[in-house]
Amino acid sequence: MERTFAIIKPDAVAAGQAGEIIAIIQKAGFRVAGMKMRRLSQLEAEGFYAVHKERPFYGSLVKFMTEGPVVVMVLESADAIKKWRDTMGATNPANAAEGTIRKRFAQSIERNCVHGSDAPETAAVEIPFFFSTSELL
Ligand code: FUP
Repeated sequence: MERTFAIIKPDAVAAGQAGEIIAIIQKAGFRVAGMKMRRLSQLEAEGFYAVHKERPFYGSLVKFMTEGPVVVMVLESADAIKKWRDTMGATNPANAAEGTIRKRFAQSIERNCVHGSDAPETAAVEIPFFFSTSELL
């Protein structure tokens, strides 16, 4: 079993799509090991996306990620990291495959409705960024 970190981003929460996205996650066979709704502070969003600090979209991305509540989750399954990336679809919804969450719900490369860890090392940083051990069930 592997764990990955997921976010339902402010665009999807505001649009009332969180429930549908959670249903897709559960139908895809993930076990939800942790879940909570949060509004990210400026510092949290900057820290979470620190790897993109030098990119031209960084400021806009941080603004978007703090504009409203998000749902943060830890998902568990065999091969969870790749499986969740496949379920989300490509970063840019214009390139996302049919049937993926981003194809269905995302508006743009920035407002792309969900996040998922891209590697085990990333998941190992992202999960404890938002969850203490006692919050993972
Ligand atoms: P992903 O792992 O699919 O979330 O994609 P990246 O790590 O490449 O990018 C992280 C986030 O930055 C994306 F979810 C959206 C945002 N982004 C932009 O806003 N513009 C870009 O050109 C690339 C990424």
